[in-house]
Amino acid sequence: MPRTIFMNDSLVPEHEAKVSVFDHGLLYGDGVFEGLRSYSGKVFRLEAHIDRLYDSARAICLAIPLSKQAMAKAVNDTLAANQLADGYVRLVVTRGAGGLGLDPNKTSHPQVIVIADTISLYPREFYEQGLRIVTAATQRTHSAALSPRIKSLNYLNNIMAKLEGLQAGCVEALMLNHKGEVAECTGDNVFVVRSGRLLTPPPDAGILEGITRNAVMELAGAAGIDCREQTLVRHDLYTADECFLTGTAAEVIPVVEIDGRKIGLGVPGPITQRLKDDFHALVRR
Ligand code: PXG
Repeated sequence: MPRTIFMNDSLVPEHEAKVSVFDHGLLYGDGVFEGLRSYSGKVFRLEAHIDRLYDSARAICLAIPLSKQAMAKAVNDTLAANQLADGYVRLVVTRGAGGLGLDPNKTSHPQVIVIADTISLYPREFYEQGLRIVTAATQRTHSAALSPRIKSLNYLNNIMAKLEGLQAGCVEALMLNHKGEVAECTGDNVFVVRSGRLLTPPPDAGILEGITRNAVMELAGAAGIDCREQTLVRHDLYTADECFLTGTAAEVIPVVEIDGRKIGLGVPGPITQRLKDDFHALVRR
């Protein structure tokens, strides 16, 4: 079924939603995006996603030509127009069309695009049995080069690592920062459980501060599970009792093997299971 897309200021049929070949989003990856989920007609943490989008835009000096309120309305309107109660929303803001040169000052009219679609989760068996992942040789972009906190249209760093994972027969890959510390996966944050305590790399490890990550940290607090941001290296992951990933698309997904090492007993652990269940309960609340 053709989708209805929100484009700049109105809802249009998919075939009318087009950007210029001179758009700097296309030419240079100059723009920002967000991925959101809606559950039973309600967008999970809409405000947090919109705040992050506007922060990403501010960091690259991109003025979004829409108020946050209007953006929130566009998200809800696009879901409604596509009759999606449980769906996935992609928000994209490009720099707009300009000349064949980098100069963002020579562009005009940033393009605001809202796409709503169904979500393709990982296969059920991955949630039940857990993922195998590998460490990518591609390092996470140094935050002094391009802050990983900016969700920009420039995702090649993550895509290069994702390719490495796929070539190794895995659907996700672990990324380290320039110091060799654990950063995150290509589209998910990472957590481990050690002696009953939940650990995840801090924002200054060079990660995107995931909205699912933050929700899981809150859920851990509510469940009385001690949760800390801590610098982690691969050894900490290899020797962990449990490991899982969090992200808007994946939600909470167990990891049972990293670089050929079984994590814990090689099956999803009890704290992972608890937080996965609590997350499902939270999004459906
Ligand atoms: N790290 C990175 C690098 C991400 O891109 C996350 C962590 C998790 O953040 P949230 O806020 O979603 O919990 C992301 C988000 C995709 C896709 O198509 C991936 C993300 C967003 C949108 C789409 O795989 N990852």
